[in-house]
Amino acid sequence: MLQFDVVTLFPPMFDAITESGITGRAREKRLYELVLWNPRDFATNSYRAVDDRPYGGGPGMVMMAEPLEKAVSAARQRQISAGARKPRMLYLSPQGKLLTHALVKELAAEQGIVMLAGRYEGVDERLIARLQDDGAEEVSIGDYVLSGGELAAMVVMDSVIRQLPGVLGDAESANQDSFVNGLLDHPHYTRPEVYEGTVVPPVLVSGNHAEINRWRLKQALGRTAQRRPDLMAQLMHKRALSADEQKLLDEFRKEVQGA
Ligand code: 4FV
Repeated sequence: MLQFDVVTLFPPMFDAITESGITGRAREKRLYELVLWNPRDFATNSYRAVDDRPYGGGPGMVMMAEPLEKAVSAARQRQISAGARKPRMLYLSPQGKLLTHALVKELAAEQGIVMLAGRYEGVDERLIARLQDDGAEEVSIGDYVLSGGELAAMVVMDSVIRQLPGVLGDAESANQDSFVNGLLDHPHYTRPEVYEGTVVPPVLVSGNHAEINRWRLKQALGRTAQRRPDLMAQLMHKRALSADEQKLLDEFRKEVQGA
């Protein structure tokens, strides 16, 4: 069972993960565990303060190192006693490496993941340096600023939990997600067959599964080339497109031009 421990000033936010949907059911099925740690419970000063004014001045507040370090060590200790020999330690921040599908797959193979969700302007850099000396990684979910690391921690959890065996209904669906083969997903349709005058692509109601899979691959290749040339470049850096894939991409481009 994958162990998650998160240090956060707002534990109730994680109900969004544990109380609903696929991730809620996965917790009920004990496919992962989540323990939340509030640094305020580790604050030693009389005000139980966990933040203070920034040295050098400037707006906002900075999270103090000590309460956080104590919370992180308690989380790590719990993970080790729960059997996660070498818990992975992540600090969520815009300064981190970008979360990708490859990193998600890696994290899903871990026994334990400890995450630090910051608030205010950020965390005292000396704590980040100490955690990194201990092997911690800084991870970002994207180039924008959140009001806290909690949503980022939940993005990591949701994307990782989906990869765990037994979480998704038919095992297939995680393997058909976007980015699994480095491509964007193909379009999806459901009833009614005609909506506002637009008909579902006929191939999808043909029952010809070889043709359906061919159409879906063509759409995934075409949409990736059209919308995310960076992803297509990444893919082609890893491997050349097969002759059939190139043919499908050319077909897609002709259809788009013709459209
Ligand atoms: C963030 C991100 C992020 C920065 C200051 C929390 C905020 C505040 N975390 N990916 N983008 N964090 O914006 O992970 O404390």
